[in-house]
Amino acid sequence: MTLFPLLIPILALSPPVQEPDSLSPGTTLVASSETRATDHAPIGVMGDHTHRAGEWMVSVRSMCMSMTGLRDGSTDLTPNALLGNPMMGTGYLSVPTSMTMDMLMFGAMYAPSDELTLMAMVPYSRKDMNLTHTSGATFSTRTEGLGDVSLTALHDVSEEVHVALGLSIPTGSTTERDTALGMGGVPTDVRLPYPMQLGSGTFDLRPGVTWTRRTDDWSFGAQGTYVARIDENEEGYALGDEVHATAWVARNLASHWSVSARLAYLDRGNIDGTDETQGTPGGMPPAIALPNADPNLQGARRMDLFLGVNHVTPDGHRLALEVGTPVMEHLDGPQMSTDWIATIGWQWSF
Ligand SMILES: [Cu+2]
Repeated sequence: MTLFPLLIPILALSPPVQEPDSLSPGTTLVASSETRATDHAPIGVMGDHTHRAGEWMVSVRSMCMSMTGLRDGSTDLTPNALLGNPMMGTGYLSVPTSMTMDMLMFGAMYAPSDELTLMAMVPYSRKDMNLTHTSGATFSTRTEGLGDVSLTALHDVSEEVHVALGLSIPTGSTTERDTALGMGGVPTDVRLPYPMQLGSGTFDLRPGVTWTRRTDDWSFGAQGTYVARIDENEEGYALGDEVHATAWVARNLASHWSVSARLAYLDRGNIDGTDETQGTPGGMPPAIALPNADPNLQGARRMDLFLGVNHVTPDGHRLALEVGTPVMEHLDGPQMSTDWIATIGWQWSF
């Protein structure tokens, strides 16, 4: 569906494949004189490659996302236009004004055979949200902890294509709490709204397909991934399914440096169901009080443009940075609007 507009220009522009020489299925990323920075996708892409039998890879990524202001559809809104008295139906009790999400992602890959690569990812997140209360007071909430661990199997189907099947395990909390300003501005300990929780609470299936092509100086790639929520969580809801589609191009600068450009598309659905504590004392605030506590104000379509740089060393280390910003953002809002996203990472193959 939405994948094709991204894939077509890249497929049409990509040059013919060069002599296969050393670049066989599961092109090795372990130390060799052939190591090129363009052998890696931009650092924001997960599971872009497979490994040869017996190879290991460990990685750490630091990912930051900054959001400011509110948007409905493609229109920016001011907090004052949204605040009021929810009991009178004149607006929200509080609205978010900015949010940052910082995630440390620890990864490991191992290939038991040339055809099969296994990957595990362990995220640790911190989320900070600043809000404005209808009284004019401001406050902030924070969560920090383990996110959802994922296990993925990657299988080469041809020299340029591999498929993946991931399972996300609900190790991240969906019951995080903090102090918010309630009715009359009274500080109240509440369950935080959906975007502040650390996990989905559900087992999720993540099927995906990745295409890559390498030449001496260039590399190209595209990846599509679907996130399917299985059943609903113990709190009584399931986050919306997600479609991720991305395509990139990278160019070698010198033997161990490359630069990349990437487009990434996200289509995220609304939440099915409702947190069962919503509207109860000490529970998640009701949707009429806080827009990001509304299960029907979570959907998003966004296209981000990223620029990145990769550096590889002859002994199998890679350092990379990628920074992006939305070029299109359509939200089922009012919802927080994304400013920028950055990923810095280190990988080591052995
Ligand atoms: Cu790897």
